[in-house]
Amino acid sequence: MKTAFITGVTGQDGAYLAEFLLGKGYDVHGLKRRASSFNTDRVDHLYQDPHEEDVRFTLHYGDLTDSTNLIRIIQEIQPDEIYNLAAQSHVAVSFETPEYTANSDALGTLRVLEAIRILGLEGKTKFYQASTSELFGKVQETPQTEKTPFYPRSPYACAKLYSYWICVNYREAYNMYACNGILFNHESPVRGETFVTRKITRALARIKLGLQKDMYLGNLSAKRDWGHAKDYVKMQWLMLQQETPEDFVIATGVQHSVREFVQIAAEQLDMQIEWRGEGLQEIGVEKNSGKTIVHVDSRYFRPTEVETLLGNPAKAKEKLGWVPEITFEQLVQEMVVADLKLAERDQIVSKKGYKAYNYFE
Ligand code: NDP
Ligand code: GDR
Repeated sequence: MKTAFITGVTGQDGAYLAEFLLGKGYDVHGLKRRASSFNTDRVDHLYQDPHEEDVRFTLHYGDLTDSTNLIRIIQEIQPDEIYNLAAQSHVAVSFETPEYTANSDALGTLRVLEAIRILGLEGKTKFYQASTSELFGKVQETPQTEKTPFYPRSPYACAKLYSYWICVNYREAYNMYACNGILFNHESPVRGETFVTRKITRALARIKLGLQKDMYLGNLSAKRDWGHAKDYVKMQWLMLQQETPEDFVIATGVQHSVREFVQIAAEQLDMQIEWRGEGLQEIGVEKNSGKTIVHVDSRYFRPTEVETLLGNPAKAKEKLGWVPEITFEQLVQEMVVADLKLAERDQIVSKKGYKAYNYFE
């Protein structure tokens, strides 16, 4: 039985990856941050009481900013594979917290790689780094491949650029099995609520049920290559099963704008959006009701924006036989259906006189 250690196990990808690896018979260990309230929602269905026999899913308290903690956990687990998914992963927030983002997203990666080296595990432990299409930032060519030059456009992307190269450097310097998955945006029903896709599906579901009257978005023209997290974690595992470590672009090769995402998600709820006006004055009007349900708010603009990203996953297809199985339309539908269920729950809760969770950003 193989042992895997996942940093960021409580996040979107961590949860899907943990489930996937448990399904493959792995012993899975995850890093969990101490928080003042429970933060394990996404992995609660995998939780095993530590008093049970044959526990295959174990959580350890820790943080990417704490190297002694990482060294101790990795020494204890002696993992065959480490998936470094932990990060302050919100691009807009990285402009607010650039130093913390660099500490966790750049130095955090170094700390894990150094732990492997200090413990003499270079020959045993394979390392996966969650790299990102944000590295391409102000894009130099379209579509982007493994060879496209980087041009990061945020503190988040700059921190991830360091991690990309330190991963390559440790591979070359110490002969470690270390590789970068350059993943384009991937979403799911458990995507963080403040990323644009989830913000949209959640808001539309609530608007549909009358729990909310409208939503505020930023750059509606931004284009992204959106895939499903479930497809992408499989790829993370595949990358560690090769003879030699290499870096791969993981994308669908299809691009949509934020505006189109709103439109397609709304159609799932039998709503039709008509766009009127331009720039900050642009609004999305729901045709049947005539109500304005989308506004633009400059607070969601970024100081430097990544306008367009489109990946070419040809190398992953050729070398790993990987193709995404879930289409964009299926992804949107799955997210809308899940958020409608949550909105229905909130509706019941508020009808009973209790306050439903109601936080927007
Ligand atoms: P999430 O934001 O959903 O999850 C991030 C995880 O990292 C959470 O478990 C979070 O813990 C944890 N974390 C954050 N800071 C620290 C820290 N200092 N120490 C330990 N743990 C920490 O991200 P995703 O699952 O969407 O993404 C996974 C990784 O892939 C990230 O590195 C992200 O940057 C990268 N990526 C994501 C893409 C996407 O489209 N989803 C595309 C390309 C790359 P907590 O739950 O306590 O907050
Ligand atoms: P991104 O994802 O920045 O690509 O990073 P996000 O969903 O936050 O933004 C995508 C695009 O939508 C525009 N946008 C808005 N974004 C947010 N969050 N909120 C809004 O209201 C809004 N309106 C428009 C953004 O400006 C942007 O252009 C994600 C993260 O998962 C990273 O960790 C990962 O590395 C990249 O994807 C690939």
